[in-house]
Amino acid sequence: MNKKALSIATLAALATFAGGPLWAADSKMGVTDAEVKYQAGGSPLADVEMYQDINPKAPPMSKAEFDKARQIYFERCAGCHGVLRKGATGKPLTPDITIGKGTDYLKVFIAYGSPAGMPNWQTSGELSEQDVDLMARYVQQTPPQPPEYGLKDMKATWKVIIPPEKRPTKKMNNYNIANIFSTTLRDAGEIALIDGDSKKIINVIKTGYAVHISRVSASGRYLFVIGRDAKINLIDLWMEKPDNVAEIRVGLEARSVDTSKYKGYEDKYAIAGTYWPPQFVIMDGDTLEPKKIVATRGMTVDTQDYHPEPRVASIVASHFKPEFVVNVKETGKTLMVDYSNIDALKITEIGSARFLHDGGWDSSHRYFMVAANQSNKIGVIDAKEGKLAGIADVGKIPHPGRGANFVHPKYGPVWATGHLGDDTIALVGTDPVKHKQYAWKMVEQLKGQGGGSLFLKTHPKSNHLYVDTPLNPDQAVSQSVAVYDTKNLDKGFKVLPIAEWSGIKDDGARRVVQPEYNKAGDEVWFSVWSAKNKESAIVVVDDKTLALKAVIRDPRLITPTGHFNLYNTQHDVY
Ligand code: DHE
Repeated sequence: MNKKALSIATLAALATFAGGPLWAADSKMGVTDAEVKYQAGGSPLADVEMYQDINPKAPPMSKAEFDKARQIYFERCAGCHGVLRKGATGKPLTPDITIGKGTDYLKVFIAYGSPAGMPNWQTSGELSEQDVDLMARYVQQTPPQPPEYGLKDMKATWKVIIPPEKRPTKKMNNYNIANIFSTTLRDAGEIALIDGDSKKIINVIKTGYAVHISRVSASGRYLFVIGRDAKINLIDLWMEKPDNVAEIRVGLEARSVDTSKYKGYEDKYAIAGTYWPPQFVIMDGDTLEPKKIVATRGMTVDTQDYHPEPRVASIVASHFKPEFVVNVKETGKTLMVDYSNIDALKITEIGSARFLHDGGWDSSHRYFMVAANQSNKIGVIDAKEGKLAGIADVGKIPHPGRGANFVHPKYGPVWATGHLGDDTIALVGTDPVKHKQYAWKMVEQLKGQGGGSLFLKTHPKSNHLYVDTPLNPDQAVSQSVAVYDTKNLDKGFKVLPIAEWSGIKDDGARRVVQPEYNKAGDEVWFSVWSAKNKESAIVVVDDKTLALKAVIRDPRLITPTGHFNLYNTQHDVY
């Protein structure tokens, strides 16, 4: 087939071939550009040796070709299509499907992309014609399987740098710990601890690869940080200069970590979920010693088919019971993991919708609101009763981070989410007692600056709601933030030019990401996120006046993305 001669009409015909495009999550939905950009981050599995068998029906490949294609697959494709190519945002690419399509057909899709969201890897210049041919043959091979990772592997990486008995018995520094921020320095594999009062960097601490989130223990003493390579760092905030006291690798790829918060179990356990292998592990809270590993492989919530790689997405600790709330992406199930006896673990499985990703508590901390991003829904988990309280239909590809809670003048308490796939902000009613008719329903849709939103935030002491849009293709939108007055939502939003306020003049992307309040709830921090060879910054806004309050510029602030105020993270204030 002569690819260069392909017309749009031919592509469109191909795109609707045999039951829908190969690359869309669902033929009804498609995938936005923002979503593809977001999901297509590299996986640490690119360098891992994997078991591979020969499929005689697939086109032949040499070992060198296979290894190169595997590398490309894990760097660019696995985020959407899955490690075992069973599909997530992108469609399944298993040989039973791909061999029937054939090499030429596959090459067209990889080269030109599809209107449903598959990037045009060749015409965009990201892959050469030879690489496209390689990938078309690769996806017809049996997917190679990365190794499993059990207790012995975890223990081999586990280091207690300072044992609990050698740690301080009281706070040894003068920092106002509650107002420290832990800032992710994504591409440096580090976090910066920043004093929220003085805005000075306290310490820059080495963590895992492409470090992802920070969480704080129930007492507020320990900080847990997880990298995409599944490395967890435990940082003791009582030390003269807070630093690592223990570390472990709990798998080959991960995103989430949390710690036990129920009365009587404060700081006792930590939990981490992995993307690969699909499992979670419960550890000792002060040493990270791995205690109990549980696989998440199993049946999907809707079609009840077996899924071999259900990744663990968000995890939170319940305030109502000694339970972790573990959200499993591909099966669309939330597991309420009772840690009161980890030798006789009780797990309540609550089905909602696929694919579960991020989420946060409502203002009462009883209901966990979790985004089922490819279903355009928010599942509501009742942590007190251990059941599904409801499912709200929202906009396209909800992405709340932890969401934002405030009292709506008409609908009472609401929780808000922005979206990757459209320009709306959905408000979901969260009061099933005094505002029963609105509970677990989308009661209002605000219009925002545009799609490509990742995080939004408010604070119990503030009347403002900030919504970022870092993945919007329009720079004016990705470099600024929209702010609403929650008492006057009908007035629309103001735009704050955060990237401009940073004072950085170079040509970096300067994406403005993740609003985060200080402890007092009177200022809001934003990352101005550029590539690692460009300058980035943190911009602080006065919440009352919406004026610029401070800019933190420092050569050590390499690719800042998320930042976590320790008090707000410890107490789930958002
Ligand atoms: Fe995240 C939270 C997964 C890309 C910044 N991210 C989460 C959570 C999951 C997740 C499952 C919820 C954790 C929890 O609450 O326990 N993130 C993923 C991905 O799979 C994805 C899409 C692709 C990838 O390659 O990792 C991805 N995430 C990103 C980014 O590109 C971001 C914007 C920048 C970065 O630092 O990597 C990013 N994710 C964040 C942040 C949070 C997060 C800041 C925590 C939000 C919060 O308020 O708690």
